[in-house]
Amino acid sequence: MPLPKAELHLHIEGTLEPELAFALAARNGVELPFADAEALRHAYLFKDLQSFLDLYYGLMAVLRTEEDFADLADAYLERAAAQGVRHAEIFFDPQAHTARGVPIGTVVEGLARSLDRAEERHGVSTRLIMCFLRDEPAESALATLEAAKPYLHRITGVGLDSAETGHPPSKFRAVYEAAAALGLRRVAHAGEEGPPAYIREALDVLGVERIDHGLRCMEDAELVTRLAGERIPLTLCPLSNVRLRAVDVLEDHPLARMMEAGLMCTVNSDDPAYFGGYVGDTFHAVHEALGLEDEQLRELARNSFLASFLDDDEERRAR
Ligand code: ES4
Ligand code: ZN
Repeated sequence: MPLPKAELHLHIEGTLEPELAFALAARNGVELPFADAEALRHAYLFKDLQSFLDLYYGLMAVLRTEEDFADLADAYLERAAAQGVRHAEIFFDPQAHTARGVPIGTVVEGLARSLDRAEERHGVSTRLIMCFLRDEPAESALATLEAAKPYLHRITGVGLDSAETGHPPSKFRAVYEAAAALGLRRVAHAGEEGPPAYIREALDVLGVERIDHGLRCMEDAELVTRLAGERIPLTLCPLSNVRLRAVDVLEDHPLARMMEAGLMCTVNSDDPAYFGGYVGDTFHAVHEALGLEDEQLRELARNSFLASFLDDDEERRAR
């Protein structure tokens, strides 16, 4: 039995496996610039975050209908459940779809079709978190929040993702204020490639409850003391950090040091179809590469429920 856990940092578009991408391409009459799934998988050699994002957004061309989004989420939930995931807080990027002419309603209704059946089918509870693309203008994020208004009963919170460098959290102050006023929970990617100052801004300007990644806090001892003292959860993604070259090899990943520093760490898969593993694979990999003890793995699993947006009763039932 795999350790029961929650997954808090997972981009649903990043669960698009090459085989499903080709199946959806055929169904929708979309031409992909790769011969087959094998050739596509061979293209998954990234030099940084941007080189990954270029391929990632390109492949989304195959996602067009509600059924596509439902099939995508079904495939993820089945794999996640098999690896012990009992609760998943799932990111999606509306702007990556609306920019291609796919309405936000198609995305949300399609995902909801799958998520509505996830408890009964897979024993997984779910939440949706809508992310804004930080390399797009703040006005576009505000327009996205406006377009999401008919669907807010399905959306738990907002996040911030895509290319970090040069796009500080403060750029999105207004949209996060508006989201908070609508009762939405707030998270943001920070300190993945960006500096520790972006982590501070996400907390102080955007009012986030969790930091997605937060890896680079380790360059700033005062920030580490604050994050540990305030028990701010960090949703770390060690396999992502290796594939996007934030760390050279998994053995160099600071996860163990971060836990020893008293940080509230969780371990997540980010974009598992691209980075070589789902969250159970990630637990296994950090166990092997970093020599984490069983008790430390249990701490990571416990943290994942504590840091989730489940209320206390739901949380007890999930773990
Ligand atoms: C992402 Cl690894 C990562 N970082 C930032 N934005 C993203 N969107 C999907 N994966
Ligand atoms: Zn991410």
